[in-house]
Amino acid sequence: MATPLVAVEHRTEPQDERTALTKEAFQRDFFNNLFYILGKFPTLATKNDYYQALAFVVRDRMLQRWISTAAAYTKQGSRTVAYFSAEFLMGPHLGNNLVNLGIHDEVRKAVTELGLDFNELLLEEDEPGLGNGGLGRLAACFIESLATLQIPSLGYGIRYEFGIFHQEIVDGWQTERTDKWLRFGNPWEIPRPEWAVHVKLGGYTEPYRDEFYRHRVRWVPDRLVAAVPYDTPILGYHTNTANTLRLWKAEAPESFDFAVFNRGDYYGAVMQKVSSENLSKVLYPNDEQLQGKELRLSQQYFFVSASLQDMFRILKIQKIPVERFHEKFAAQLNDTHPAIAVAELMRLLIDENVVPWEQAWDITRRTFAYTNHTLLPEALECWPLPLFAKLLPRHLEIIFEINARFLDEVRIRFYGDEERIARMSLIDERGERYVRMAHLACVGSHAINGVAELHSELLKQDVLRDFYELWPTRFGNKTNGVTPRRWMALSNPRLTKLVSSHIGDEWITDLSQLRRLEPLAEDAGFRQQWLDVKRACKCDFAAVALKKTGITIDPDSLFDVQVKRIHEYKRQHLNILHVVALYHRLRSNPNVDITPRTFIFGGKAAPGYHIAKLIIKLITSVGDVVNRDPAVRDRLKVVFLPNFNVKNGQRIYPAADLSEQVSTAGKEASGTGNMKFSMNGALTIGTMDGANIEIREEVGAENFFLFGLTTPEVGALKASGYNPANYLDGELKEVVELIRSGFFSRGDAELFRPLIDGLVHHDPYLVFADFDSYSKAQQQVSAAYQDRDHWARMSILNSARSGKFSSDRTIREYCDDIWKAPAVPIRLLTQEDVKVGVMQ
Ligand code: F58
Repeated sequence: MATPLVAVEHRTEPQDERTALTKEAFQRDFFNNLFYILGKFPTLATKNDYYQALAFVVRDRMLQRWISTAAAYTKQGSRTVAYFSAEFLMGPHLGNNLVNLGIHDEVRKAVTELGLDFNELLLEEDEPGLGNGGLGRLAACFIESLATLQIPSLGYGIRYEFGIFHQEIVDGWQTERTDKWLRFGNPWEIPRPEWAVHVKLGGYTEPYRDEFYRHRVRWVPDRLVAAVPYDTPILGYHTNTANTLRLWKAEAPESFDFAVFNRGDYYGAVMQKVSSENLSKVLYPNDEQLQGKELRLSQQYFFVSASLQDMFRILKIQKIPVERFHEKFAAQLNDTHPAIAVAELMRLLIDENVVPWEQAWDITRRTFAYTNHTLLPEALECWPLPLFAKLLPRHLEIIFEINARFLDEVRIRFYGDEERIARMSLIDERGERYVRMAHLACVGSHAINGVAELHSELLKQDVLRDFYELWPTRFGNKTNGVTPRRWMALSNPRLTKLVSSHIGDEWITDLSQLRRLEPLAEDAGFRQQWLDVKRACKCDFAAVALKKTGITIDPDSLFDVQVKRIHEYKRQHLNILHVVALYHRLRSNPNVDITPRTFIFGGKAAPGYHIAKLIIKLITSVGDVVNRDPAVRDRLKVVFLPNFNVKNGQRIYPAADLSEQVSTAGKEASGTGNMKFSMNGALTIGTMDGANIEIREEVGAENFFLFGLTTPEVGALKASGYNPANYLDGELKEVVELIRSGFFSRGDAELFRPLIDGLVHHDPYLVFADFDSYSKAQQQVSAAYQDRDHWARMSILNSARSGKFSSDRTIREYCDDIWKAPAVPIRLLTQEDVKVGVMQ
């Protein structure tokens, strides 16, 4: 018998031929899969075939865990977290599953021995980009941590056929291509058509008396859509737990609508099928114009209704009465996108399970908790009432009733305060009428949280102040975190090895242990190893940058990185103005001593967000000039890396020296990229915003480059009548004039006018007001980077003190304070167990 390659504790499970963890077994199964699943042999096999053959090797090894987990939860009727999110930005599965199974290195060896390039196979995976940015990625980190912490949980969302668009840069401009991630099939998912449910839409409601003469309401929809679940196993790190991500695909209820077909309207019938399938067709990019989009509200309702119906199905299997829904499930609303769940659960309880209103309301409130992710008022979801009434007539009635009862409570608490009633109402009646989804989420939840200390405070003082005054104890903070499995162990194997060789590997599941690196910051040998790792990661990234952009960058220059969605509040334009300032200094005095820097940008702009797209064009245009100007002598480089996504992120964070977190104070709810950078040893230049504040608190003010106005200062400046033109002097003026003159646009003085005029005349995010302070902080960065030894110390301390920002910590807090969901360890079942029916 072949011996297992490594003996890891969590692998004491019984093994059969499809789960054996030996190199020989991996190789044998790899070819079996190529023949029997993909129907190929090596001469004809593509790289993608090989990737899939490998993916199925790994999937086989996950299924035993998945089945054992499902069996244990079913048998024990475990309390379950249901994470409702319109986005799950998972990133590639293969590498992560290998790491979490503990077979990454062995499989790499097995594949390499077969003469294949392991890294190339990993890159073959089309990542499921089912999210826009931070919010979707947070959901992905959370479900991974839930599995690692062995908490029973289900992620519920939408299986978009087209995820976030693929960004290309053509002539310096962003262009969008559709993301066909399912083109070659998806080995990680299993469809479960047997658990499909119907979702109703449109139509009207009518009252009736049932057979017991009870007053009931019937919803007669004008459309039915079938929701088919596609399940993906989510493995915990070195545990037996494999939870489920359940994403819904929309289909026509039957392949043809026979009623229409019989009338001879064959095309009509087919069109109806097409229109049903539209519901899960495409992820909306975070555009400002989402508000009126009927399809978007339909998507939200579609996945929420399917998920809640699924939860009722689970209750039934486990023989738990519907009155105990909230004991079985803790449901988290990831922003307001799933907030319609409040009305839908009420409908399912009242209309379909005949639970009395008061009891149904009690169950609903005890079930839901709501996380807010934004302070931007324009991003708070509101749906026009007529649209809502047309699509969800029954829900609107329920919302009116919830509102009437809620406002009665407010009236009694705040006697005579009619303005407050208008402000708090679930319906905005100041002009055209809207349903306020954030209010629905607050009223229907027992817990409400922000995603960083400052954000949670601002929610209480500002955005949700009235609700805080009514229910102060419902409010809390849960500072975001990211999973160290993907963002360190998988993406930075060199650093992982170095760290583990000094402090062991428990830090991977207990990130606070990174603190044990602190004394090593004083060890010259360790500092050198640390710098060597960073340099190797920078070389790797330089190769990627060359391949993707044709630009050669120097791994010994300071890698200054800003990667995130492009948005004015995130202020990529502040960064590029500083680049222009440096360039201007160099041109004005060619012998000036500057620290060589490579500015790396990445991020997508919403397709309809013109100013964001113009910011990209400005970055690429400045790059075009700076990168080829001989006077610069390669001391400055500007790279815009196209199509920033999870896969690219995994290569960028390990290579960064400096992390740009420069949002206007009070605008970025938390940020999570800031955490990924710091863990990987980058220093931050940042404002007092979101989680930056907590990062600075942890790593120490001396290891962080702070600049800019604070939130109260921003407020005061705006209140006093901010005039950006007052800041337009000195270097900033010269920078603005240079751009305005057409220097970066081949003499076209019009191209950047909307951006520059917007800054000079309005500057809503205070770019000009913060420019000077930013520029000074950047000078400190340059000086600090010259002292390599000191920089290494600061870099080590950033990583050593990043323990707080593990999503394991965040999830523990949610579990303790909100979900009250204990861990359920899983014993692995053998196939024999399954046969003899241990599962019953
Ligand atoms: C982000 N929100 C916050 N929204 O901006 C960021 O500060 C925070 O760290 C992160 O959530 C996680 O809490 C965010 O990513 C979206 O992408 C929405 C998607 C749907 C349309 C509206 C924007």
